[in-house]
Amino acid sequence: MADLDVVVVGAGFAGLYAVHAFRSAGLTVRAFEAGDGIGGTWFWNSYPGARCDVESKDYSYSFSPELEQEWSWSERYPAQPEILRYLNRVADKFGLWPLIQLSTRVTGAAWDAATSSWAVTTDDGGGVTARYLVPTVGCLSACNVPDLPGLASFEGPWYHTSRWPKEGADFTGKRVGLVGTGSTGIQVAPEIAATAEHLYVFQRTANFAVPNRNRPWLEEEEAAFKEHYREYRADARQSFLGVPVTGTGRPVLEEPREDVQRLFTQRWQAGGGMPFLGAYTDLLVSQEANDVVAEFMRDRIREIVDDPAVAGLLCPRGYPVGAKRLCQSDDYYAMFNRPNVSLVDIRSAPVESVYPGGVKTAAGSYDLDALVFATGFDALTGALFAMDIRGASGLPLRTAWQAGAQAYLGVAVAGFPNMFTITGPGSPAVFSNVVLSIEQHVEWVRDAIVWLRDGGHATMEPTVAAQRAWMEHVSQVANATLFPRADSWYVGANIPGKPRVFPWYVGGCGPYRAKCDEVAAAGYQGFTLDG
Ligand code: NA7
Repeated sequence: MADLDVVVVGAGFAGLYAVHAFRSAGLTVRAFEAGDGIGGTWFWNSYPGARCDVESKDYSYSFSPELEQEWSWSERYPAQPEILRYLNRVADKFGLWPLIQLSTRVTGAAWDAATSSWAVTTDDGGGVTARYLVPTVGCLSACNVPDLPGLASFEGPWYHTSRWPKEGADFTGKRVGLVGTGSTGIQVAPEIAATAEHLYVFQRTANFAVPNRNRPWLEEEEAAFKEHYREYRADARQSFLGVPVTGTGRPVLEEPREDVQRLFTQRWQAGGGMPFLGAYTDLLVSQEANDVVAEFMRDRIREIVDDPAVAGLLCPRGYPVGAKRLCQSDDYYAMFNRPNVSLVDIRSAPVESVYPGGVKTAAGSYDLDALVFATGFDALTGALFAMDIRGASGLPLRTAWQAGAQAYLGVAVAGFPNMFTITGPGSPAVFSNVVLSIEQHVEWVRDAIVWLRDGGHATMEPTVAAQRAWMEHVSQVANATLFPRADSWYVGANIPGKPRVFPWYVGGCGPYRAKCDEVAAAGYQGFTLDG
């Protein structure tokens, strides 16, 4: 008999809701969390400027109408400290603390066919057995620090944004080098520039960024909004991205150019990435259509940045808008007009090494007092592989996913009985408002486990055929879009040696939810029960 019904790994948005949902269904559950606080990605990414790129009214749990009504967000886009306060409030309100073991990293999980349970080991030397394993480790948690020759010799402090020191970092009067210009680099750069003597931004690839137009959330807006929260959430669940976005419903290529210019200008002024890319039906499926929005954005960069040479370098080229995560910032481009900020092009002159006092590129040396890496994550698989998960016959997950991560409906993996991945490969995950996607997965898994329990079944595992067919569908849908056409973490291109696979379901949250429900209603079609 296993110690527990479910072991949950991680206590971010997914882990917290999993613990709550499973316990509410009468299951015994414990979560292990490596951090000494809850919050997952919002615990670790405490760098200055960290902010969610989904609006706070959307990026919040929908499972409790009472919580929705009680909690007040202060800004349109929530900053990291506020999200962390929200998650702590959730843990308090729903009494989750006794079910979460902090400062404990899961080091291994092995399936034992004889007892139909998972043996889970932790870095405190402990262990526990559970009938079900639910990793809720997040898609972006294993950080990627570039292997630069000489980094160990650097005399100043260096930081990765997702392992920011809790006591903060003081750059006052310092010469700082920032490597990485993705969503994170673009958020942290203006914060560093505000106090540093000089900021050198080392850019390998220019990124598209739209304004946030972040602002305080007005009381009357909030009240009006909360009145219709239920209907809004219902729409969100059926929407493409998990956030209702209103587009024209027409292709950009068939619109008069003045109308296009007017609409993009309105959306640029209103702020936000999703309304921008959702404005027309063809922006993410036709390169020619995408070029229209790309050129509009390059025009804005040239308008904002004073020095034409710097503006030229900041203009992204060579990949479609949206094929790398569209960044959001109100002040990134304008920051390059400051006299204490320099853009260093490491595409044409790559970084060669780090020396005790700075960074050397193929074009020259930059003396630095501190270095910041905003170089992203080994997405989706990094944190799961770090755990040494072994399925039936001892098969390591790392081996099962050698050619790329795959899962049936993104939620279960062939060869790994009674393991459920939350926002796993083959689900909308990062291509959606991930909080709603998390809720959907957790509820689906909870219902499956209850169904197994009530039916007296010991195990459940997808068939290889069902998994393959689903992942083929995932690829077909993706290949009909422009999403896989950039070298980014979306396809694993940022990690040397990682297979290039686009594992995200981009067919829309609504249709995806319907498919998952259909599979459950048909008695968990595509799954094998009891071996
Ligand atoms: P990203 O989006 O992966 O961005 C990482 C950045 O770091 C990007 O500009 C990379 O350039 C750069 N990078 C990575 N490795 C190197 C090396 N070795 N040398 C130079 N530059 C490098 O990570 P973020 O943290 O910004 O965002 C991740 C997600 O978190 C984001 O999409 C949101 O969903 C939240 P590259 O483009 O690879 O040339």
